[in-house]
Amino acid sequence: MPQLIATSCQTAIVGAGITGVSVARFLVRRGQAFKLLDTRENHPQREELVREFGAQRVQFGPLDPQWLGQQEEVVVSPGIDLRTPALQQARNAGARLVGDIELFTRYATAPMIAITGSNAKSTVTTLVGQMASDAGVKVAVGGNLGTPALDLLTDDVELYVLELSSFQLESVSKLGAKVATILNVSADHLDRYADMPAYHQAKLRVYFGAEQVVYNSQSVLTQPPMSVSAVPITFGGRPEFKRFGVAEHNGEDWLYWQLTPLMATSELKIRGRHNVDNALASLALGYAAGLPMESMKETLRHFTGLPHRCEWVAERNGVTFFNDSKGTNVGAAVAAIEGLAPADGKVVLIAGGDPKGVAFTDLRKPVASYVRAVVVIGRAAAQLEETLDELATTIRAGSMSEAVEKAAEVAESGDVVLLSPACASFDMFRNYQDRGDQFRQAVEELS
Ligand code: UMA
Ligand code: ADP
Repeated sequence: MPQLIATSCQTAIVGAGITGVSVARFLVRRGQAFKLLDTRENHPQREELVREFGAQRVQFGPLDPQWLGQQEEVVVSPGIDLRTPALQQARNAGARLVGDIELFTRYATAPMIAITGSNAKSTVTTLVGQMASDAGVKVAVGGNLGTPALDLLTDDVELYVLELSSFQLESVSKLGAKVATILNVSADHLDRYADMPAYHQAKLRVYFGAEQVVYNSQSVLTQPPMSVSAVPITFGGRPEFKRFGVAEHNGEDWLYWQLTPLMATSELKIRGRHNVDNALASLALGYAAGLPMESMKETLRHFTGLPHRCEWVAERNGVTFFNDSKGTNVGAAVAAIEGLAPADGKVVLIAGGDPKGVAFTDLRKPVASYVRAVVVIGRAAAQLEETLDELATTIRAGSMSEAVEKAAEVAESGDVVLLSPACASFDMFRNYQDRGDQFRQAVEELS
């Protein structure tokens, strides 16, 4: 039964996670009335939340659609589907459903670089943030990356660099970024979206109201809709007019801006072909935002990447172990396999977890070309076995330590053991970091 809430207020915040708490703190700072709601009766921070905001302003348990419908604005956390019946009823009754990013756009005065995509968001957001900071710009970096956007708002910020998920973009009306990009699009979150077009539509919202757009020349789905008349710069593929690309120079692959060679790809510390694309995308975004080229190149020479993304872990008996626990969808795992496959060996892949409604068919080609064996874990184990069975040996494991042991047993000298699960982690681990940490520990414990 929905609970009745007697108090009146104008803003309801739904979801008391990282986002909801940041919205509540923001409204406290502005002296605005709100109620923070969470459907979890046994919320792990229940007592802390009551202590911080007061019992009158926090409520746990089922949502009351009637009360929600009487509020002017309902700020919905990104993890909560806007199609939730109580939220739809509230909207039909006249409440405005928004997210934290919509609030952010109302109050942020400095320009914003907005970054979305199925993969590479965190890497590119961090890299562009680092480029701006190295160039002496007072930059604030966050969003889906971890620090919620409203926590970044201060008067002295000169540039915001935000990683935005499709969930966050769904509830924004007109983002109005200085520079916006979709880095790539591949199947993800199909447990939340009806189909790929619905997921793609959410991503396209990043371009609404943008001054400049950056898109991936190799992916039609990253192009802005016709209605967006912003100046485009592209990245990926061969260099061309208004494009950052890769071409040969002095017998080596170099990053280019149009006809100008910038630096050899061998100078990059981040590994794999997908990371060359990430370097190009970051240069394009930085260039569009007015960052100096020489300084951006210097940042690229030092950037070593983020943990859990194609991260080198160890070498044992000629076998190299990589942790790509953040490879949480098929597109990411494909990029990791193709990016890290050794010239003189094969990949032993550890994959599985919660597949988020996505099929593994796109793994078939890279597995057939580069993979010796696949150690399958978690809820997706049977589905992976079925999809990949005749292409490579599949081996089942019940824990990360067993998966690493089995992978090490089948790997030969010169091979790479790669954890790139193509799935979410929550069926077996606390989060992707926990999964990556358990992988690292298991590798360290190998005899
Ligand atoms: N909740 C309800 N009712 C529900 C469902 C959830 O009350 O029906 C409550 C939960 O009890 C919990 C809260 O909502 O207390 C969680 O809200 P949330 O899922 O929106 O998560 P936040 O803690 O606010 O974190 C969110 C992003 N999470 C999601 O989009 C799922 C974080 O991205 C982001 O870093 C953070 O805001 C700051 O912007 C994480 C993520 O997994 C890393 N993102 C997805 C991804 O990268 O694939 C999109
Ligand atoms: P996101 O924040 O979008 O999840 P990350 O930068 O954290 O992106 O990278 C997640 C994973 O995506 C990496 O671990 C890697 O497997 C894969 N990846 C990184 N860059 C690319 C790219 N340019 N194209 C496809 N996959 C990529």
